[in-house]
Amino acid sequence: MLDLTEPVLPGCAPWPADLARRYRDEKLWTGETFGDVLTARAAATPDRTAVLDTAHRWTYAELDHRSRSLATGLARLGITPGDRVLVQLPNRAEFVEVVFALFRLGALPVFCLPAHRAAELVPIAEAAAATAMITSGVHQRFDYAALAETVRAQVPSLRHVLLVLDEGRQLPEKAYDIAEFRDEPVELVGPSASDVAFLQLSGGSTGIPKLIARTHDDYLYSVRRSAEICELDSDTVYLATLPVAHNFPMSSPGILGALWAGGAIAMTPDPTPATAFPLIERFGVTITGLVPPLARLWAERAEAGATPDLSSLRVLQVGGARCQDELARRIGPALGVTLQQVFGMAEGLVCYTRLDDPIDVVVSTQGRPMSEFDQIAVVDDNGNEVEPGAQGNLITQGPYTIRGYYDNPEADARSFTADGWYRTGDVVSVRSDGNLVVAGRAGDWVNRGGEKVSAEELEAHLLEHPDIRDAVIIGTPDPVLGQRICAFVQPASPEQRPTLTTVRKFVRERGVAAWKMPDAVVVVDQFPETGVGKTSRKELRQALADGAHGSRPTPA
Ligand code: AMP
Ligand code: DBH
Repeated sequence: MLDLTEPVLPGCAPWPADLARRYRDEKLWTGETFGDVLTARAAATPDRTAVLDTAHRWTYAELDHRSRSLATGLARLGITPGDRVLVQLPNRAEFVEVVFALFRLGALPVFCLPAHRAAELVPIAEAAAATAMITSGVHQRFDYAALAETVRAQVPSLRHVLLVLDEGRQLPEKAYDIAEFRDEPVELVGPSASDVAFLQLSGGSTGIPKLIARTHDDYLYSVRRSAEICELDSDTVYLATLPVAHNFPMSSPGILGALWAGGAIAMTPDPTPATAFPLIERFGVTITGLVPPLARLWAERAEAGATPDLSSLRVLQVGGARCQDELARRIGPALGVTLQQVFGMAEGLVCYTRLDDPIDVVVSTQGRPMSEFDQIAVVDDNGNEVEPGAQGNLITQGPYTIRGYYDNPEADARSFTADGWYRTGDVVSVRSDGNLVVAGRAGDWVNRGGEKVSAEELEAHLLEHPDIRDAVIIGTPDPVLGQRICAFVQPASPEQRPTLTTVRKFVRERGVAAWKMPDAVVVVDQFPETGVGKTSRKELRQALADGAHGSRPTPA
């Protein structure tokens, strides 16, 4: 008999046999693949809309056919089950077609973000030993086909570049147009549910990229459970606003949750209100998810009035980084939606506030694990559990949390306990009602002469300042104190620029201890962002180290 706990892709740590058995016995892992789900939906509701963007509207029957047809064509090209294929596409209908074609074939999409460039893609392609890359032509004035060629030139395993092209676009010399591979479908053997379905990327990208292998079984469980919690049904229209390859818009409940529920996936190529708001009206969007900087932009735009009709939008999810209470309070009233906080990670664990939670939970917490089978613990730096309610490091294991990265023993030694729990790197506390409050990443504290200052706590104070739109606290190296506190702030209006004196006075008047006062204030109009749109603390730290912004923090 086939041992279902065996890793299908070498280099992936399996779940221990007893846990795997339990997850199957409890019907969390059902033995279904993503291809099976699409087949079932296409049979049940062939004529319902599955995917729409500004140029396409495909029914379930059409999506099913397109993905079978492309899977057949890709097989003809020589892509085989188990092959890794970099997918770097903007939010457009073909993303779903491509990913389901690969799922059907048993080839593994490696989910890259449109913001990735050669410095990220080359190590990713190498670590995955990718054989092909599927990307677009020119998008938002950037030539993705040229980027793919640059990557191919440096990665010997990467044989094929396939492009999703807009009508009338010219095909570069060495690439294929995926349109050439829409063959008459033949039945393919396909993967089994315990096989790895794809590789996701972990956020932090230094050193060898950390690739996250997820199986059909484990990921589908998280998608199903997410769809239930978010109350999706066949009337759902989920708008992929964040880059769709990211784990949040993919699965929490994301496009796959919408598909699971028999609803529709809508795509916006750009997340700003100018583009997304008219599409909400046009497609009748019911739910979408944002990172906090975008949620702020959407709330501000809605507060300014005269928007398109957003009344179809019922749920707005915010996640990916800590949503400050100040922002969380504004979102529901501004946009006429139920706010849902989502705290998740591509490695697995996802926490949600529930749609019927009291407002205090929705505004002040990042929710609780989606599954009763998620195990979480809050531990100190020696691995001992802290007192109930105290802050500490969050570790977790469960039916959809990986036990190790793909082929990366060094990262595993850092990020997993000896018995396979994932060290999230997040500092949290668990309230008596079971909801988590995320205090930040373990590295987000400033250690000022031995006094630890929480960036998140100080940022929350600064956000109450009328002249401050958004704030990020960064520790900067200091020869005497170890670190000093630098506040990056965006002004609320160009006329009122906060200064170190006014900010310190404000914080002091809020009753904050003297040792938490910022040592420097740097006013900037924009914060650097990660590929998914989170504020990048790493780049802000780097900017300070490089002496950018014309202002090294000076002693106050
Ligand atoms: P990634 O590595 O890109 O999958 O990002 C996962 C990390 O993002 C988590 O470990 C957290 O540090 C952070 N994160 C995600 N959602 C939230 C949230 N709602 N609040 C605070 N941090 C979050
Ligand atoms: O930040 C994340 O990685 C994230 C946030 C919310 C995530 O992976 C998710 C939900 O599934």
